[in-house]
Amino acid sequence: MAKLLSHAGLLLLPFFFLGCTKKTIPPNVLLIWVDDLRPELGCYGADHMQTPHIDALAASGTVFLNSYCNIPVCGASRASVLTGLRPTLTRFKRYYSRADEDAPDATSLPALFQNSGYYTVSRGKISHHQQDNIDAWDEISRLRGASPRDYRLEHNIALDNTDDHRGMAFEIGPAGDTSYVDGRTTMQALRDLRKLADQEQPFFLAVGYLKPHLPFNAPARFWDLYPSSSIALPDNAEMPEDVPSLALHTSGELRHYSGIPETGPVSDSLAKDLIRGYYACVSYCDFLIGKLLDGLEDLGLRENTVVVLMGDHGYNLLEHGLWCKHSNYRTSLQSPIIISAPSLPAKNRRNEIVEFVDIYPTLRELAGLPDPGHLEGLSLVRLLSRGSVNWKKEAVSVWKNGFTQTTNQYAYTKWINENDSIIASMLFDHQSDPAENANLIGTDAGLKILTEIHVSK
Ligand SMILES: [Ca+2]
Repeated sequence: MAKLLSHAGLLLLPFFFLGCTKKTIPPNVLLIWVDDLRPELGCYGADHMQTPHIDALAASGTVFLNSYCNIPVCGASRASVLTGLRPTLTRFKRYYSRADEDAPDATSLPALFQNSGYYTVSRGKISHHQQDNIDAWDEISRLRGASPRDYRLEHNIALDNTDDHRGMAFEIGPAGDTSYVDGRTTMQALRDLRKLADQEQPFFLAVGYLKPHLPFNAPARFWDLYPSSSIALPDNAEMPEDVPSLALHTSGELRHYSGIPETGPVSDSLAKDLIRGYYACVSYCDFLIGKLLDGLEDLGLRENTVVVLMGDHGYNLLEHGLWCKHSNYRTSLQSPIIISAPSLPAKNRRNEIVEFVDIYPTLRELAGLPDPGHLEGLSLVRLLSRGSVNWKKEAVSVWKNGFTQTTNQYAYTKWINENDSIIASMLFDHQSDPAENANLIGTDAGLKILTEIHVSK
């Protein structure tokens, strides 16, 4: 029936995106959520990356070139997106944050769709905890790997027993595109689509990819896309000396893995292997996402489905001497948002500052669902078409006690104590310093900028 609805919906496309709810066909939603994805993709201008399927999705819709997470850690970021509420000093703080514990009264995004007659399905990693708001999903599952971190090679499986004894930080895996969990999740989602195409209800299908989260495990053919000789370390691989110590960390997440030194920098050779592994995992995900989107197309569902692809936060690949996330640097905060819907313009690229908290109100509006009344973001629908839009001026992200305002030119972070007093800060001019290498706090230029962006000093 959903397939029939999609054909009928063609006649109604100009209307249902305007929020009409009566006598219109609600669009399906496919949310593709990629763990630890930074905007190093072909469609974001990274020509060295091989991401043809994500690039094709981007070309069919809108790419948000300046999209920022509201907190750079998995569980908290996902809880924020799924409730439409911002993280604070007391809510959505850590990787294990749960929406149903931190914001029990908020109608979650899948709950809104479910309450509105949608069939909701969660596959792979969506909420950090599978039990989080579990009743909002008509179906939910998360496949497991051969070991907790989904290794395929025997020596890694043997090494990877507990959180204290993990396998290597990367794996050049055996052939077989579906041997890793993400491959099997894709096959499950394709089975879901075939079933959903025949159901009466519109659907909200969320598919969460584990990669490119550590460990960087992918079949060898995706590693082959990035020869070792092509991998370069970032220009700013040294820890900076002009920022507060609060801006930096010891890359603790990486150090859990076998083969990583307990302290100090990794060797250049190992750093290149890690970067190569991250790229391989991005291309592996891209390949699987291509399979998923092909399935959507083949089933005739593409014409009536809103597709959203996003990360959950950014990632450091040795920029500022950091690995992984957990910082207020742009590298940890910036993460892709791509939205494609057949009734909306293709090849649309927006430079406005947008935030992950904007996703919930966007999908609510695209589906014409009622406003649950608690949403703190702004619907992106006006940006899904071309033309000038009067838009908000900043994204606000938080990590621990550090708050970052990102405008279309500047990024200002202040760290506060329990009395709400500023104890440290950093400021970057993205126009002259997009890589955030020169902290302007304490300079005349910095003072002028702080006045300009109306922040307390
Ligand atoms: Ca993550």
